[in-house]
Order: sequence, then C-alpha cells, then structure tokens
Amino acid sequence: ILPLALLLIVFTTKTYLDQNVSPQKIGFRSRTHQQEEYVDRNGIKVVVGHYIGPSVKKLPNASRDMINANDFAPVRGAGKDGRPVVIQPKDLLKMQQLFQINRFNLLASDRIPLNRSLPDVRRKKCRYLYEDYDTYPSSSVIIVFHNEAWSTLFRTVWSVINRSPRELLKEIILVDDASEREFLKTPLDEYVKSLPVTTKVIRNSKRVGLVKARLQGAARSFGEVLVFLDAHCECTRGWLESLLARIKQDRKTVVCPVIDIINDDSFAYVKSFELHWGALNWNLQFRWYTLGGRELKKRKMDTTEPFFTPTMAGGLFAVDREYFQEIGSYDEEMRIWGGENLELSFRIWQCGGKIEIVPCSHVGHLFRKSSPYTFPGGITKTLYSNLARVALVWMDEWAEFYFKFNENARNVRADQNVSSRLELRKRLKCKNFEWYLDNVWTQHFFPKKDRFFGRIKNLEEDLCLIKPLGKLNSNQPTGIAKLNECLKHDMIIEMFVMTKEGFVVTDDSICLDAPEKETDGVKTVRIMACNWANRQKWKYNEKTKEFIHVSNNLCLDVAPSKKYEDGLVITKCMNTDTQKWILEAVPWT
Ligand code: UD2
Ligand code: MN
Repeated sequence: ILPLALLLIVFTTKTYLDQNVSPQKIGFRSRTHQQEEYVDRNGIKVVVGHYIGPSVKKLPNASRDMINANDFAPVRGAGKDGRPVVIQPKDLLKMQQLFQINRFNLLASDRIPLNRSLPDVRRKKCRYLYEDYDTYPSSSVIIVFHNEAWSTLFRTVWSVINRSPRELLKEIILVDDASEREFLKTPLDEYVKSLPVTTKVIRNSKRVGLVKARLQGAARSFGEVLVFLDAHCECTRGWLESLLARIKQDRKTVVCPVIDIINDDSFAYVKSFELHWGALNWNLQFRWYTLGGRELKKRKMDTTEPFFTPTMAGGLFAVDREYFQEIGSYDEEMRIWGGENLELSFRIWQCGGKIEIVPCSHVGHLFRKSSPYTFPGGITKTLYSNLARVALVWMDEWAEFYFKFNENARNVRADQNVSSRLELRKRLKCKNFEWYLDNVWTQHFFPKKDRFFGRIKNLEEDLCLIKPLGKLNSNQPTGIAKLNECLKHDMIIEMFVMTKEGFVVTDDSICLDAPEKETDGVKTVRIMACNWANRQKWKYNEKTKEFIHVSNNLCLDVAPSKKYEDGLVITKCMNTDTQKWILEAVPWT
C-alpha cells in the first residue's frame, strides 16, 4: 500500500508542479438531465443547477461516463500568456455540457492554472509612470460572487495577489451572495487561510444581490481605497498602481481600468479598444461607443493620461472609501443585478465628481452572452425596477422618455419609493440631467429641445426610415438605410434625432451615413456607428423638403430600382417626390 500511496502523491503533485498554487480539483461524477453532480477535492458531493444543454438522453451512452475527475486538473502551460485553450475534438461534447453551468467554457477554465501568466498590454510609457507607488493610498479589493466557478474566482484572487504591490493591498474581501455550491462553503474558508494576503469572507444565507453584497464588503474594509472586481477577472501588471495614483491626485475621481476581454469560449486574453468610452442607449443599457471630434483628439495627445467617461460598466472600479460614502454609496433598494452602474455614474457626475478610465490599468473580464443565475422575483421586479429608479432619481424629463418606450419599466414605476434618494440629490446639490447631457456626454443622442425627434417619412410612398435590425448580439446594428410602412404606435425602430450639427442619429449611437468621396455608380446610404465626421452630416430644407448630404450636396432618395430591399441612396437633387421628406415630430415628455 505504501508504494502505491507514494506513487499517488508523486502523480498528483506532478500535475501541479509549475503552479505553486494548489488548485481546487472539482471532479465530475455523474449527471442527470436535471442537474450536474460533482465531487470536490474533499470528496463532498455537489449538485449544481439545472442542465440546459442538449437533452442528455440524446447523447451517446459512452459520453455520459467519459468525464472523470482528471478532466478538471489544470494542464501545464494551458492558457499561458493569455493564449486560448484548445479543446480536443474528443472533449467537445463534454465541453458543451459544462458550458451551461456558468455560461462559459468551464472545461477550458479549469485547465488553466490559477496563476497563469498574462501579456503586459500597456503602452511602454506606463511602465515608468508609477515608480513612487509607495506613496499611494492603500486598498481593499472587494469581490462579490454568486455560484461562481472555483477556477475563475480564484484566478481573479491570484491575479490580484500576484500583480499588486503588497504595500498597496491591505486585504481582499470575498462576499458570498448565498451561493449554493458546496465547494464555495467550507472548502473555500479553508483555502483562503492559505493565501498570502489577508482575505476576509463574508457570507449571506439569503440572496441579497450585488449592490448589498458590495456594501457589506465596503462596510468591513480598512483600505483607503475600495477596489471592486467581478468574480471572473484577471488583473495585469500595473493595474492597481495606476488606479491609485489617480485617486491620490484627486479623491473625487472614480477610476476604472480598461476592461479587456477574457473570451468565454477559449479563455484567451484579448486587449480591447482604448478609444471607447462608456455611455448608454435609450433602454438604459450600458454601451461602449467610439469617440469622435474633440474628445478623440484630446485622448490621442497623451495615450497614457486618464480620460473621462460618461458612464462606467459597473463591475471594475476604484473609489476613495470615504468619498464613496459621501456621495451616497449605492441605492440599497436596487435588487440582484443591473442599473446600479448607471445610477452611480449619473450621481458621480451630477454631484460634482468625475469618472475616468485609466489607460495604464488593464483588467480582463469574462464577458458572457447570457446570465447563468436566477433573478429571484423575476426580471421586472429586479432589473426593470432598478432602471426605473435610475430614471426617476436622476433623469428628470428624460425619465418620461424612457418610460414611454419601455413598457417593463413603466409597469413598475408606481412601486418605486425613491424619496430618500431624491433627498440625497438635494442634499448634495446635484446638477440636473440636462447639464449631464450638455457637458459630460457631449455626443449623446437623446431627444432635447434643441433638436428634432420623431419619424422621417418619405412623401411619395408614405414610408418611414427605420433602424436596421442588424446582426444578432451586435450592440450597434448597422446596415443599408431602408424604409418601411410607418407604424401606428410610437416605436424606437422608427425614431430618429436630428442634431443642430446635422447628425441623423438613432438609438445605440448609429447615424445616417453616406460616402464622402466621389464613387462610381450609386451612393448607398447606410446606418452605421456614429463617427461624428462630415460624411454623417445632413441638412433638411423645410421649403423644398429635401434632405441633403452636406459634403456631397446630394439629395436623399429611394434607390433607382425603387425596390424596397435596395434601400436609400444620395443622388442629384431634382425635387422629385421620392426626394421629399417629412420630419414628423413625436412628443417624448
Ligand atoms: C456588468 C458588470 C457588473 C454589474 C452589472 C450590472 C462589468 C464587467 N460587469 O455585468 O459588475 O455592474 O453589469 O449590475 O462591468 N452577483 C452577486 N449576486 C447576484 C448577482 C451577481 O453577487 O445576485 C455577482 C456576480 O457573481 C459577479 C458580479 O456580481 O461577480 C457581477 O455580476 P455579472 O458578472 O453577472 O455581471 P456582468 O459582468 O454581466
Ligand atoms: Mn461579470
């Protein structure tokens, strides 16, 4: 028996040799089509959620048993330097099934060591900017989680430990929002004791949602700065120093790293665009948009300087601990998930603070296509109530605009008691939403008194310009500008704004666009991401009813074929009926 045991030890330690971190091995035991069963490192059986993949009954018998504990052991070098993990064809079925548990490739994630290396994606200059970091404020890193996978949670933790100067990292605080998975209970408590950085664990027996969980973490923290992270992030070198440096300069600046992408399939670390800022769409969904004009120029001057952003994504940011309390931390009535990032963003800007993105700080976040967990009470009681609160407290007359086009939020409007948050707004003497639109989000596309809002109708056929539906999953649907039969009810799909500068823009910051230079043949008109350049400038002539593309001095017209699918073009102005347009204003307050 002894040699056998020895052999076992040698075998198991070998697998983990290059890691200096002992991973939690979560082995697969068996499965029914209802739930997944696991055995964790300590032999505890764990039952996880509902299986929502292809029906297991349809799978060949062999595949049901082909998963064994070794599949979850990290593989030396997997995902090294942020590279993608390749799954062998024989494992694809298993991979698909495991994907459903967390809505990311768990098989790939578990193969990557908890302390994998990542590329240094910063600009070179960043490396020398923060050498005096020992004078920066200290920090508490707060990570809230609900049923997170072990490997993603602790890769987040290890990336914080390994890539933060120890002097600046006071503690890590893990807040468990009532996770059901056994391996996140006692095994986690045991495991954090072995970490080289003080790590507190706060537990909830009932689901409280991410806002309350983060507040619990904040209440128990000692660092001068709070740094919030999602439970599936990976920090790269220099991420913390550059955030703290900015807060040291100005404690009323809330800072975000550049959020890079951890691919949900391959776990590749992908550097994301730096010339984006965060804003929102008409449905109050957070969106990244490309910059234009003045902002773009300013940003390009020094690419390592922090730049401001109208909103933050929400999960990854650092804030002075006392300032966070001064401005009213979070709206505690916000449940489970969603909306809190916009609420915080509007509040910071309107009440005298700033939000900035620090280009020298890069943190990867695992973006998923869908949410893996339940929303107790349903999405209207949670997300839409949260968004209704955002609108009611911070958006003034634009709240009406939001409710007009969003039935889900309209239905829960009356249930919201926001008086304490309105008092806060008054107490802090916050500016109004119009100020925010005019001064912070200068490229906004919300309706306003200074611009047209409504339908754009073609005179000849009584057809309306519509927003393209675009590709599934695309945040900014683009395509050929087309007409459609005008709808009886006011719907976002045919609502456009025309700004004073002549941009014809609709939700999600997409603009009516035509090629600027002389091209052969017809010039097709498209609806594309706004770049706020000349090719997207238009002029409307009240008298002739012509819609003129300014740089070409050509008229908006239906395609010569007159076929609906061929969409719109710009051609020589001839004052024909197809070149006549009616701007039909729609009331929005
Ligand atoms: C984004 C944010 C997220 C949050 C959310 C809106 C980024 C990268 N992520 O969505 O931080 O602002 O928008 O609310 O900016 N969690 C709980 N309890 C819950 C639900 C979630 O603790 O009831 C945890 C979850 O485990 C995760 C964090 O909260 O660590 C954020 O949740 P998410 O990752 O599902 O949100 P995400 O990235 O889609
Ligand atoms: Mn997340």
